[in-house]
Amino acid sequence: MGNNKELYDRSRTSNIALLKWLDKMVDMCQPASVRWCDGSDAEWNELCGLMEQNGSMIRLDEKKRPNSYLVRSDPRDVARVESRTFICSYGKEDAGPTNNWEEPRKMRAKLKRLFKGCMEGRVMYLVPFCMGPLGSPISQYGVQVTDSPYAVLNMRIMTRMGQSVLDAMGEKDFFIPCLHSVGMPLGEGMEDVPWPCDPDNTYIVHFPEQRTIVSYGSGYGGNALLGKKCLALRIASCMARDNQWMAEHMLILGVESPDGEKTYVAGAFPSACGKTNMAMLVPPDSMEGWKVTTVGDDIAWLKPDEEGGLRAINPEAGFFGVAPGTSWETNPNAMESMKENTIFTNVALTADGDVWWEGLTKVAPEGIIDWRGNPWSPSSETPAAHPNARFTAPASQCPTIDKDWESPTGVPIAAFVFGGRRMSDIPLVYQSFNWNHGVYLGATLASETTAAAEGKLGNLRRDPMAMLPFCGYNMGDYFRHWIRMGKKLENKPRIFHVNWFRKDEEGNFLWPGFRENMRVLRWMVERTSGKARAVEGPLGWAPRKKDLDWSGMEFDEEKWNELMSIDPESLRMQTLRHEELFLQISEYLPKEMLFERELLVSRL
Ligand code: TSX
Ligand code: MN
Repeated sequence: MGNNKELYDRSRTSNIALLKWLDKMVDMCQPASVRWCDGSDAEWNELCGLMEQNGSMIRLDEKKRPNSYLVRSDPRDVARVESRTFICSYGKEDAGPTNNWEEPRKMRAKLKRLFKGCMEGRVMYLVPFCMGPLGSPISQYGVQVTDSPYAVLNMRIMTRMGQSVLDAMGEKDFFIPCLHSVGMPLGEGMEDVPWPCDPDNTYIVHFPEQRTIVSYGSGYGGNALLGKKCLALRIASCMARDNQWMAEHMLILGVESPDGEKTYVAGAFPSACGKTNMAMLVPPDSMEGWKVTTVGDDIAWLKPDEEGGLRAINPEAGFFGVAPGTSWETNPNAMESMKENTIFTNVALTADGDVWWEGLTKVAPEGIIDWRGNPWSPSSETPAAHPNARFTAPASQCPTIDKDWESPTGVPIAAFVFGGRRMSDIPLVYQSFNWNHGVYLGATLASETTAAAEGKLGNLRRDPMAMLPFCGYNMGDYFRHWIRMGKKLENKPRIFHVNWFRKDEEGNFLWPGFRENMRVLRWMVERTSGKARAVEGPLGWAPRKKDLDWSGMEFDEEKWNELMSIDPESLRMQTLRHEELFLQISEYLPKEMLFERELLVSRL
């Protein structure tokens, strides 16, 4: 104590609040050393070298996968932990019934005990970062303090990170303090492990009023890369509510028509709906002249503009995508994005120093080492890659990256798309009658669970706007905020619901999905400009078969009718049965949502 100020260079920033906070963090965590991260190539090389040396990272074959690495996490630290994620607002009501809550003072005391001396024997990295393009009025600064070099390297891909951020950040600029530790101090003579963590004491904590984040015990994904889910969604959603903008769990894509007209769409999909695939959609060859560009695959920050419309930025600079299921068939643009400069986590290693995962190729190559580091063959009982294995790749490497993806003013959003995995009852696509009805579609968004861990297969899980685990405040107030934004906007995005996953009686998918989704996307885009036709139904406006572009594709009229069919009786029962989620938050639900439900029931 007292000499902490000599542990790091205080001349790197003129931001007094930052220096004051850093002094406190150094004092509390007691690291062996402190290191500013500048975001340079030299720093990347040095940290990768260090991690390689202590067995935390494997360098992949330089020819097959240049400047890329494989990391294997502790098997107990493989995903976000919602049960240990807390919103510590002053009032429990402000967090709402769908978030874990603890009294801020109690939580602070708990965290103080955990963080006291937690970086003993380790390096404390100081990571200045910016969510959104540097210099954009929509962007936000953060500074992450962490003892995980893995987090540093991932933050370098996922955010704008380093000295350039400190330089842009001025004396008094606001930033979000993000404290992170893997929770494994190295006492005298203690040996390190390849993936330090403390799974029994993991906490991911948000203080929405203070706009601060504290994460302990996990080095994985959203638990450790604090700019992503913690800042860009949970904290940002609170900032957005307070300042009348929107922080949404949405992809952003651009659609270019043959005559060069550009339309941007933002889409919310619960997990396992192929959101990254949609963000990087490749139109069918037969739809000549139609192009899709990618702005982002996960998060959108949207602000009202002068013309009463919404403009969106992608606050991230990279993709942190699920690897299993990603292939040259399902998503060639993701495959191109991860050709080099990529970190792979919990995928399998091939004999020739490359990566593999389930779904990458039909036949697995021989001599695979699985994500736990053990020899693996197709006859093995466990998967080669962990189902939540990830790639971290720079967005700039995506062939379809939009020319304006880093525009400081963002891109104008013409449509919101909500999509769920629904095997029965819900048609391929329909459009809401109006804004509030669209908010109802988002609020009742649901998806069938795929993984056994998520509960019984085929169970419907409600995930309003795909924000249930990511909204930093009361979900009822979040719906209210959506309704309020609609009143504020003169030029509102149109709202759609899609379902790529409807099945027939034999259990076959009715819709081929993937590239063919472009036909649905074209219809939605042309609805926003009044070019496409639709008919009114109980769920909303829907296309007839002749309203879609079928160039180069055969599709039975009969199959189309089945794909778009509605069984009013069955849907009415489902709606009346009153969704569990709506019950859970019923006391906070805006009256508009109840109106919409009544209207729907009466239409059915
Ligand atoms: O990502 C998907 N999309 C969106 C693509 C832009 N997936 C994969 C989801 C798992 C994460 C899909 N799966 C899609 C889809 O549109 N549709 C389906 C279902 C499906 C799977 C296989 C076939 C068809 C549909 N195969 C054949 O028709 C041969
Ligand atoms: Mn996501």
